[in-house]
Amino acid sequence: RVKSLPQDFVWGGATAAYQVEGATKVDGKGKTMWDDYLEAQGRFSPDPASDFYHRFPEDIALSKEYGLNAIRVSIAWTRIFPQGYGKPNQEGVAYYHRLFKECLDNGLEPYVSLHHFDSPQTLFEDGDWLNRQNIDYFVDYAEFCFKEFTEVKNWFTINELISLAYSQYIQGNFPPNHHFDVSAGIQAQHNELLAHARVVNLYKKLGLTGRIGLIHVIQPIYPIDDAPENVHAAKLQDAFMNKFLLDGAFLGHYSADTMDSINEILRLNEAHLEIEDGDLDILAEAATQNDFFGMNYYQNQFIKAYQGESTNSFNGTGEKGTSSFKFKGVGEAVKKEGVPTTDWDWNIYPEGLYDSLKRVTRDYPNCKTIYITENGLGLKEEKPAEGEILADPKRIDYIDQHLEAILQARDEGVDVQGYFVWSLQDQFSWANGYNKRYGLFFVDFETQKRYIKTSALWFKELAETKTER
Ligand code: BGP
Repeated sequence: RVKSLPQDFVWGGATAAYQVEGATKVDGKGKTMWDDYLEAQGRFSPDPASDFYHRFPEDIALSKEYGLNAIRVSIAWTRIFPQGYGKPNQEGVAYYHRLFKECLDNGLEPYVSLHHFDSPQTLFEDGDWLNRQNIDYFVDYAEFCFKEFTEVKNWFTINELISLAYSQYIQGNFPPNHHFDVSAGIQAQHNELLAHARVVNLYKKLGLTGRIGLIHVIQPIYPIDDAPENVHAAKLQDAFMNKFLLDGAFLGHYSADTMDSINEILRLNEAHLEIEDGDLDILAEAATQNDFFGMNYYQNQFIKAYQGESTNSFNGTGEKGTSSFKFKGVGEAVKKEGVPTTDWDWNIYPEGLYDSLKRVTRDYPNCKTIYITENGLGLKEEKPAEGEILADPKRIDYIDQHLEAILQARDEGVDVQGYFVWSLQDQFSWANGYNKRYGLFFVDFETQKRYIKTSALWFKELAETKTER
């Protein structure tokens, strides 16, 4: 059926600094935790990515032409503070002023994250989020940005706290590549929440007039069937992936139910979590002060109980069926018949988005306005012939199904105010490189030429069908 978008719906495309900018060695930029790591790994380089550092005017012009009214970008911490702290690098500061001006001049509202997976190398070496001193540096960096970039009215502290913690310490596909270091995996989540909360509290104390929130990716967890052990496995995995962070951000504490699950996981894995005096006061102060919530959604997980040793393999190549995940005492990820998967083994399950929107609204009254800050489909795609448009019907179908889920939840009272497709243009993907494309616009990474995909045309058409929904 033909859809229409609500009036004033935010309709945007998403990017992240390290995935689009390239130019990792210019204008005084410091290294992130990825630079040396990727070089040593030798699989792919973050340069030139989509060369957004130089070509942002072109991408912004395309965004405007194809009906977008917003864009998600992140600030690269190491463009502002090359070491993570110290003296600001004026060239980096000037770049973001130019970028935000270009957005605003073209009718695109910038939604800006302070941290999108790109910790400064120096701080990473000192323990990244596991080192509480780095939280202080993050707060200083945030304060600098708030005072400097007054043209920005919509801020997110950290993108996908779980993905960082999980990919670094559980799944092992982000540096430092630890597998099932459960203590680090949970401690990083808590420390990131603390960093988020301190920045929100600071923002409000400064009396700034914009809005601030955080971004969680929600991966709803379903038991593969009704067997009690599988239902329990799903509950544990949900606590680790979703509920701990939702509680921390929107209740301001971890509920007894959540801690039961977390403690069970910790016990079974001989792991521990340290919460210092005063931490929960900080979370509690922030919990009522988030102006909005950015929800990223790609996929759900089906879980069955698993008692063996933890083991996993990550599909970073797009070779279907090569991923596995088994978490001792928690559960094992399994596929469900009838649920399609991508070449990277991600379930395509729009019901999960609907369920997540309903859940967050039901269980977390402090979670007010929601934006879908990422959603999209990664595909292998070939460059179209000159003058041709790349047909990506699978992506259109994916977005259409998920938009349907969003509009349904909205009709039932969930306050969703916008949607950002991941991604605006094709980009560099952290653990997958360049063959997993998500963009509305195809990028030939060699020539940096942009090509239109049919999803961009579809996006534009929807932008023009706003109703009083
Ligand atoms: C999210 C991240 C993005 C982006 C996206 C797609 O977790 O916020 O940075 O990369 O997922 O993931 P991937 O690139 O691994 O396919």
